[in-house]
Amino acid sequence: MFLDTIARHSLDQADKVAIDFSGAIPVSYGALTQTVIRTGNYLQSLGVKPGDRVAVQLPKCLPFIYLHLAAIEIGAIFLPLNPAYPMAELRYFLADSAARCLFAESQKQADIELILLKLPNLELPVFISADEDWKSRVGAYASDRGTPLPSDPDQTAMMLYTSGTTSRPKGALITQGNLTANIESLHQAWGWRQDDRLLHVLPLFHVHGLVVALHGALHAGATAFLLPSFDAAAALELLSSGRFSVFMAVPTMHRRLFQLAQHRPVDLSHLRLMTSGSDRLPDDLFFGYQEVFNVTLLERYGMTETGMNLSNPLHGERRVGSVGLPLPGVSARIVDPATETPLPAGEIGELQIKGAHVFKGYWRQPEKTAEAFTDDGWLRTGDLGLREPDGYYTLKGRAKDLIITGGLNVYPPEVELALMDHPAVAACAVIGCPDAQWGEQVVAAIIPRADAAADEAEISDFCRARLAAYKVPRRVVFVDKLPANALGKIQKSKLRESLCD
Ligand code: MLC
Repeated sequence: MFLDTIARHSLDQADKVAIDFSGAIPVSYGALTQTVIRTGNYLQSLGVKPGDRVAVQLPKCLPFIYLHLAAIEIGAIFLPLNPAYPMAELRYFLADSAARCLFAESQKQADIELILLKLPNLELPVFISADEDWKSRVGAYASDRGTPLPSDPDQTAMMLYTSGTTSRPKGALITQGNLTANIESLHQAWGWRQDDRLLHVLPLFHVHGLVVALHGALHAGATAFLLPSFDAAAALELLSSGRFSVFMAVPTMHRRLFQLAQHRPVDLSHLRLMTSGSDRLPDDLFFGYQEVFNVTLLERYGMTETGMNLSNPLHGERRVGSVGLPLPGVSARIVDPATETPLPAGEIGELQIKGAHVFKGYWRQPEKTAEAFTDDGWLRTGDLGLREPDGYYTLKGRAKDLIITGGLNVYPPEVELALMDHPAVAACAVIGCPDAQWGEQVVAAIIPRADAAADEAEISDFCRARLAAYKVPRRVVFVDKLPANALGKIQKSKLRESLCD
């Protein structure tokens, strides 16, 4: 299991800094392992049992990391939740997951206690301060484990919510074996080294920041320096300092760094690996980075259900516009979306993935799990793409109507459902329009009710109370009708043509 590797580093290099969280005392591998075990014993003393969902809605902080590793270590299921979720969304995730335990910030206690009344499974709410001295909370618990749990690759380690194009968000179950397979293949592909120093600017509640970046560094026995949030100026100064060898970000972050340095180039070629993922890397940014930073970004492709699948090579051609080659242990194929028969190189179809890193299914959604896989076990990614004759893959859009903004996924039905609750909305459709900063921006087309009135600001405030800020439409357009096909299904491609510039 990947936690075993961290424990091994705590024996081989106990004093080496594992996590250097900005503003906090650096944490060595020895201290990390001890605190994780103490935290596991603390969780067990609260009553957390194997298989229990431990939800954590905290900002990026050290307690988040301890809880994450400890929950997995004691066989519980770690469930990270975006701190930006308003109460309505939080309540859905806690109810759907039937979480038994929740760690959240003290300042949310009063609001959360109100929703707890309707969450009978949530017996163990714990309110903490993100910057509290964690040692004083768990220091009294033993720093060794009597009988270590046998590691079980099929044991669910994490549950990560992903939204559906036709349903409410679903909890993707990621096993310990999935995490191990992923991290081992990334280590091989990206040549992680013990002397690597990662500058970590990503949120921790997603696969990108948690698995690819943080697990990557810890598995290697390297040092991760974490900033609490992304600040382009601070990140650029740190990257220029020569202290770091690895950096990972989403295109919106790369765009901000590029814009800062556009008129005063900075040589960052001392970094051995700078990756981009979670959204398509625009060509101008790929070339812009080469010009301004003397760096060729390495683009890779993953998803919550799988972790990483494809990557441009560490050595060899990093091809602009391409997500590269299958990672070690990953099988990929392009199939005809209608017949699901494999297509020859150069033809566009659905990308499907197989491998030990692919999740085991959605929480309590057997039919959605069945829909996600073909009969012979390939995961349907919903992404369209083609394979070049030399094996590189290029994505060509999405089969589903997913919007990606700032590297975060927004599913139109979630926003449409919220809009439909507004008394002035008779019908609506939500689309993504291209945006230079964010990749795409959320745009809503609304048919207003004849007898009610609402303006853009009111609709926006209404959504803000129900949805995390990044899902709130940046533009609301009132229309008389929505383009529909003969079956009455709204044609989003037509809407995009008429509403996007
Ligand atoms: C913030 N805002 C967003 C947004 N993030 N709007 C749209 N999309 C987003 N992603 C809103 C804020 O609410 C605010 O609105 C306004 O934009 C400006 O905020 P900001 O302070 O400038 O934004 P910031 O906090 O700096 O956030 C930008 C960001 C963040 C790029 C740092 O979005 C981010 O951390 N993205 C990374 C997401 C990620 O890790 N994805 C990985 C998924 S895993 P207002 O109106 O309130 O002012 C995955 C698998 C894989 O996909 O392959 O990796």
